[in-house]
Amino acid sequence: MYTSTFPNVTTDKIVDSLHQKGFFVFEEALTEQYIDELLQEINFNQILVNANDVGVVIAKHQKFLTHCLAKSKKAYDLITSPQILEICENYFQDRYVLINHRIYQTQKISHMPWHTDNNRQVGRQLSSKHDMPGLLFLFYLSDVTKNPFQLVKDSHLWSHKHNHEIYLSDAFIEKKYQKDVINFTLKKGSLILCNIHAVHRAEPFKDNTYTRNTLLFQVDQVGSNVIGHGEKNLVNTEFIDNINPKIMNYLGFGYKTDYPAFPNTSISTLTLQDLISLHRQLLALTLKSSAKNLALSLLPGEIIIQIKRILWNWKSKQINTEKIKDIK
Ligand SMILES: O=C(O)CCC(=O)C(=O)O
Repeated sequence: MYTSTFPNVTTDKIVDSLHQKGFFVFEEALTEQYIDELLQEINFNQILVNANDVGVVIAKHQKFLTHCLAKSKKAYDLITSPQILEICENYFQDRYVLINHRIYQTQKISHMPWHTDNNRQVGRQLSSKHDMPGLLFLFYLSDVTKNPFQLVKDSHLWSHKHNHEIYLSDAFIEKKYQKDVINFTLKKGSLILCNIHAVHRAEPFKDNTYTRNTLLFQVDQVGSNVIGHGEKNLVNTEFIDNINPKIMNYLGFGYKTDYPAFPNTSISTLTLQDLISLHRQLLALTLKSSAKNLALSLLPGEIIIQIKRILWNWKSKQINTEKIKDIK
C-alpha cells in the first residue's frame, strides 16, 4: 500500500507540520500498483442506473464513488490503515470520527470555489461553520498536472472571520492572498493533509483530455456531545478484518449521522453526452424488452415454464463443463 519511503516520515513530524503550517504533504506515499488495483475495484466506467448496489454516480463532469468503504477493500484498508489512525490519534485530543469520504474522477472542466470544510449542515444545506478541529486527507490517484489542490497559507488562522460566508470569491483571494496560494501539483500516490479550517479548492481548469482521480476523506473531532455531524459510513462487513475499539469509534459505530451522501445526484446531474449515451442504451433495452413482453403475452404459461427449464438445464451443463475444464 504505502511506498518504502513513506515510513521514513514519523507521525510526530506529520502532526508538527499540521500544527505549525496547517498542512502536510508527502509525494508518492502510495504505490502505483495499489492505486491501479484500487481503481479497478471501483470501475469508473460502470455507472449506477437502477442498480441494487453501491457504485459510481455522475455529477456533471465528475464521477463519484461515495460509499468506498462498502465497495473497495483497498479503499477500506487505506482509510482504516494504522498510519492514518496514528495521525488522528496524535492530532486529536478527543473523540474523532470519519465524517465523509469519497473517490472522485474530475474530467474536462471544473471551477471549485475557495472554501473551508468546517461545515455543519441541515439536510444538504450548509447551516453554519463549526470550530471543531478536523483533518482533510487527499490522496492523488493519478498524476496531478492540472486542477491541483490549492491552499491559502496560514488561512486556518484567519478563516473564522468569514464564518458567515459559504465561499470566498476568487477576486477576494486574488486581491488579498495571491502570494500565499500554495499549489499542490504532485505525482500519483501523493498525500496531502490539511486543517479543515484552511481555505482551499481545486484550481479551476478546462481541458477535454485531462482526468484527475482522487481519494478524499475528512475526520473531525466530534467529542462526546456533538451528534448528527457527518455522512453515514456504509461498510462491507467482509472487509473488516482489523476491528478494534479505536477503528469502531473512528468509523462511527453507534454514532448518529444526519447528512445525506455527497454529492446529490440524479438523472438530471448527467451531462448531455451521458444522457445521449444512456438514451442509446435505453432504446436498445426498450426494443429487447418489448419483444420479450410480446412473446411472453402470446405464449401459454406452461410453455414459458418449459422454456425456463430447458434454458436452466442448458446453462447448468455449460457451468459444469467449465468446472471440469478448470479441474483438468
Ligand atoms: O479535489 C480537491 O483538490 C479539493 C477538494 C475539496 O476541497 C472538497 O471536495 O471539499
